[in-house]
Amino acid sequence: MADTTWFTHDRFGMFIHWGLYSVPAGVWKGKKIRKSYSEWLQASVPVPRAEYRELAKSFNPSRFNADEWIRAAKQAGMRYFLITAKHHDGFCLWPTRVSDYNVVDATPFGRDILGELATACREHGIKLGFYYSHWMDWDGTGGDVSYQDEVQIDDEVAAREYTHPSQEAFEAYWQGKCLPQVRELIESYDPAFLWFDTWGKYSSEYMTPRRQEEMIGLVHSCSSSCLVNSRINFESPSDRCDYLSMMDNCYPNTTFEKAWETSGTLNHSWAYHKLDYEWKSTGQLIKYLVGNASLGGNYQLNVGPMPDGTFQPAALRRLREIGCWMDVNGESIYGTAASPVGTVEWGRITIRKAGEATLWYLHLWNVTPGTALFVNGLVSKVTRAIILESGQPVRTQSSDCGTWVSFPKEASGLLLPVIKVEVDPRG
Ligand code: JFZ
Repeated sequence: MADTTWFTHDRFGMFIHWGLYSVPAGVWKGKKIRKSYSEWLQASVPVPRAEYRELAKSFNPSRFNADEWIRAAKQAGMRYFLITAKHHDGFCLWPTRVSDYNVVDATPFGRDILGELATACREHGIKLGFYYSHWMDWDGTGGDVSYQDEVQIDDEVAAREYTHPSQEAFEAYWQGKCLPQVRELIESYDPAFLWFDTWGKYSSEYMTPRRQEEMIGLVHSCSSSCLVNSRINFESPSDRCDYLSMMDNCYPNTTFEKAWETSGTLNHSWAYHKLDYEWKSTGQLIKYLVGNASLGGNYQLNVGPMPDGTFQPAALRRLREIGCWMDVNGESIYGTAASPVGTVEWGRITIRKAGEATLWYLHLWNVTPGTALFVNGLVSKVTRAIILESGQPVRTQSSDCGTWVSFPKEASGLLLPVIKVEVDPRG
């Protein structure tokens, strides 16, 4: 297993879903596709393979600027960056030697997107990760297609294309495309982590213990530091996975032995969807980040860039607002540990050791200004308590089983305020 210290410390990262599906963006021949995830277009319509491949000719994100993306992530307080090197459709965002179905060989854009992002990440001190769809590959290479049980396929060509591969065909894909591409990604771009994705009733048929071991073995033979997530087989992951990935948008209410994360969306779709208008509020997004941190977990917030290579204004606005909150409250997130007393009804708690002292960060979600909250279990002597955003000192009073902390009424205008409490271990 590789060292997850940086991952746990950094807590917050950006996830990007971007590819050919970003061009039609959830609408095919004038109709909204069945699935709310626009990256599922090919299997959701379904679109015959040859027709889907044509999309490569219109992938030309002339406004793509890797530096701008990484800056946006950094300004939002994110410390790592994860992008779909290859999603289920099988199309690759780098000039892979294994297949010409990639951004350099098949599109008018012709630039190595992963290469440019890797350079920008290095310059800005942001860790880089790749999503690689290792189980599903809809390009007819032998990867699984998974979806045909759920849909009525009327198109004759598509009906032939969307069937589960034989074990033989899958093995040919595994040896001929999947493993060589993962090796190529590590050797070319030296990612800090990989994010694999399998789930559901067919996952264990293909993502057997033998194949999981083969993949993890390969990753760790190319890089001793590259982390692997548990969705290599969500249903029964190898013990050698480095960190756990929750299901999409699932925020657990327990802690785990291993490092863990939730990946979540800004609206519904992962990739850009032109008819997806249901944006989560900034406050809600910050709560997901804080909630996970209070249980020792990470948060990977997804953006689906548009086909021109830019982020939607609604996404940018939320990233900037989260960044403003992180600018003043970030110390309650980075490098903190889980709440020693679990979750509380008035909010969430993170803690940090600071020499002899312990810092408790109280995240006030449901406290009326002008009242006080009770921190059950905080029994050591409090030496200092302030509101992080304003620096305003607040009064505390200890009792047998905990501490009362007042929340002054002047603080009513703050968004998700944090009170930092310094605790003397000798007290
Ligand atoms: C998977 C992908 O299919 C999706 O496109 C996206 O990349 C997301 C991050 O991961 O999504 C899932 C995973 C699991 C289920 C459904 C979609 N599931 O268990 O129903």
